[in-house]
Amino acid sequence: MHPHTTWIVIAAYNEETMIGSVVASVLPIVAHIVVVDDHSRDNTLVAARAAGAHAIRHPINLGQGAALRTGMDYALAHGADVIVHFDADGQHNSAEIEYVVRPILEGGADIVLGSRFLKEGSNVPALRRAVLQGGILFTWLLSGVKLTDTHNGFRALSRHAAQTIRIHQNRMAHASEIIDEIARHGLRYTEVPVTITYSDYSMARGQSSLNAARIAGQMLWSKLTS
Ligand SMILES: Nc1nc2c(ncn2[C@@H]2O[C@H](COP(=O)(O)OP(=O)(O)OP(=O)(O)O)[C@@H](O)[C@H]2O)c(=O)[nH]1
Ligand SMILES: [Mg+2]
Repeated sequence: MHPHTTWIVIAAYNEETMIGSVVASVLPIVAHIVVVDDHSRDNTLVAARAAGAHAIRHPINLGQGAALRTGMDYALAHGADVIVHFDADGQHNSAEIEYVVRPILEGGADIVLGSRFLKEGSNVPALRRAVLQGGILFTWLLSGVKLTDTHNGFRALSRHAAQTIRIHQNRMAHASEIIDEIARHGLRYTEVPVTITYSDYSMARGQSSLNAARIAGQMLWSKLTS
């Protein structure tokens, strides 16, 4: 078996205070990291580079989906066999990268989705939990894919999956779109338990529940009218 090249793709927006420690936590585990600075208003780009990541910047703010697409293109162009999506806000644990990547290296899956609900230890706030449960039900009804966590940004893709999945949703709806794409292309997927840590920092910057409801409404509308 030839040696695999894993790339970590981190979409980051205004994360200058956190991105350095996130990159530092990943580097000893995976040497290839690309941070896509989505036209932050702060020094995310400089901080990511100083910590040892490749760092590229969008000329305008496009959203996390678009930044992941940019990062995946970059990683594929650099010969990635496996791509891991990892958050910039400190909510993911780099020690779990090996578990997310393993099913791909073993040839059992094209895409591995992290699930915070398969594992004790994620301190998910009650409202966030309720919104996420809604997302799970919504995805099952609309995509026919039954998962335990549909909006988890910690996932791994084989090169084949990264080349196959098309992300058109620039912003947060990309998470649902990836699941649609799994179903459409018949990709082999599996879930693995991961810990998502909620901190004051992550909660202050994270998604509002209102935004989640808005995205769900838009998706339902586009399904009904397509
Ligand atoms: N490229 C890009 N990344 C973003 C943008 N908004 C957020 N992100 C990044 O996407 C990741 C996840 O964003 P969050 O807003 O924390 O979303 P989340 O983790 O799904 O939701 P929470 O549970 O509320 O934290 C972080 O690494 C952010 O830096 C954006 O406009 N562009
Ligand atoms: Mg977050």
